[in-house]
Amino acid sequence: MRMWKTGAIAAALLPLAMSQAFAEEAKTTTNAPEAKYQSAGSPLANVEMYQDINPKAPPMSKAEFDKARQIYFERCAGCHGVLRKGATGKPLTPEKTLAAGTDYLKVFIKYGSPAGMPNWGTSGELTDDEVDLMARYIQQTPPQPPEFGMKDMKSTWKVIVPPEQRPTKKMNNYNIANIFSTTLRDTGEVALIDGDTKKIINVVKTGYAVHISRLSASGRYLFVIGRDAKINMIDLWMEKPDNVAEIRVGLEARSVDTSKYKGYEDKLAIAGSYWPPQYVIMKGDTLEPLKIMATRGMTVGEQEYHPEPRVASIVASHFKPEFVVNVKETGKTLMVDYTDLNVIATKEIPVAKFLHDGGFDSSKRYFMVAANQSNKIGAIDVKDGKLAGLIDVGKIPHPGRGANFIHPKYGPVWATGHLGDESIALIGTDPVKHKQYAWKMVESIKGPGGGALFIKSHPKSTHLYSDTPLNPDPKLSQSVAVFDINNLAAGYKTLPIGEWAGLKDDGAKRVVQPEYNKAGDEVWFSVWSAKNKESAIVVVDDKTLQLKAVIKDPRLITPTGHFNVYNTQHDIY
Ligand code: DHE
Repeated sequence: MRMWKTGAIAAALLPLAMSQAFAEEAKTTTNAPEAKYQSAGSPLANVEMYQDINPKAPPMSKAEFDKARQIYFERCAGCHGVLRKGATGKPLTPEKTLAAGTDYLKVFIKYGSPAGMPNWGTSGELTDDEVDLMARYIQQTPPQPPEFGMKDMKSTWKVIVPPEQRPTKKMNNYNIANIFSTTLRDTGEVALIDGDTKKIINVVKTGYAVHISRLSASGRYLFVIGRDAKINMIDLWMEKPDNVAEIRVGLEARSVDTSKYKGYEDKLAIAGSYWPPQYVIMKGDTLEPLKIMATRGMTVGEQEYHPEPRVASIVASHFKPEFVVNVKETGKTLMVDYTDLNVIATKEIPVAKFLHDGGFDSSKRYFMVAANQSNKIGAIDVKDGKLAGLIDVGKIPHPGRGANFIHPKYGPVWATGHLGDESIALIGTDPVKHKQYAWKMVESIKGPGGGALFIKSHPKSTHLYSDTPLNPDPKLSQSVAVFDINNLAAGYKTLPIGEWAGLKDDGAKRVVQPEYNKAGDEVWFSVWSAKNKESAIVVVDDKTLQLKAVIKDPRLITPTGHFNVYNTQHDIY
């Protein structure tokens, strides 16, 4: 595991000649778990890019440039941006890096910074030669990956089973509503698991470093997106559910959803990409790309142009024929009306930078989106198309889709945990009967530690679960905290999920993403170890908080997120 440096040591090692201005700029706003989370490899690492020679930058051969470019996209682009103009980390554009100089940059890359830049050299992840290479690389003109338009999308689009050849009724005996789609991150697959029998139905090939699953409004089709922007559409009515269509919508992506408004059920799908910065609307039964919309534009607040605003979470409104598209770097939520794709009407709601994940409140009228590096949650009123509230929470909120429950005092609340601190923020979401609490952080409860990613509850449960998979302490990353929502003051109980998994080797055993079954009486957790180590899924009885089942199978490699069909289809969390 990577080590994080303390400020004093790093500062002492910086050469005197370093540029003070750059030092200020280089203080990234990321903290340790956040930097670790964001520095996952990007599929852009393997994309050929043009090397522009800047005579002021230290010389680099083509081979050196290509190697450095690959390292940059594997380690650095997640925080500093594809074009190095800055994202959650600071800009690394040539005017800044040339002024800083190779020696300073080398120290910075090797030892990291107190504010969250990882110590790539002393942690052993980069050799001294690689540190030198990267210090020279970031002084070059940033290469730009290619665009990805309609022609590119169409060339990757495959209808494996055309709609007319698909079943006209359900052809299997599975209780489809209780199937779980589990992300097998490093094999680029999802495992479809029967929630009733806990048996694997099928392991379906998907995109690279597969990310999330979403359901069509009817619950028949499952959509899966990989980090390489490949979407797979799986028909759950088939005798053995499998892929019926696929497409690539860009070079890198994270989000997918489908139209949910009355009259548009199963009609359209939408996916947002990180690169190029755009989203595409597709036919809901074949994935045929219909309309591509760019997200490049001005940022919220200072209103400066941003060349690569990534598309983060997307949801479908239940109140209007609209998709809710959250754009990370510009900090804006777009309400995209899909009734007429020729004359597309888009309403832009300024929220705050950097929008990431989020979920609906229990009425599904308000979308609660984390502006993670601004330490805020935006409450988007999807009925009236406006910002209902912008709430200050803890450090780097990360809700997944968050958790809804009725608080004994504050009424309906939505909760988020945080990457940057141990708090769990509860926000009032009922502006009618509990007006005084609406869009306020009514309570901040204490969880076990930072590095939290996902939190979950269920309308039939009296529990609230919060994971901490990115906490550096294995005791926390391998367990989960559970609160009694009727007695939050009592604090949390710890469930040793990693231990319960009984794995044969000593993997990371990170416990990630609580997810309820359809009935809301059991909760599933992934126990996520490296690709070459055993992983598992642990199922907990929600009433007794006792171990109910452990699902193990050699095919369950690097399980992370899991998505119950019924709960995902109906936005229940
Ligand atoms: Fe995710 C949701 C982006 C790393 C597991 N992740 C999301 C969403 C975004 C996002 C924008 C919201 C999608 C939506 O609702 O439409 N994730 C990113 C990143 O940019 C980041 C930080 C770094 C990266 O390189 O991808 C990242 N994510 C991870 C992981 O490392 C996780 C823990 C393991 C994995 O499988 O990759 C991970 N992200 C998830 C999961 C969700 C998610 C399980 C869905 C949560 C939900 O409840 O809906």
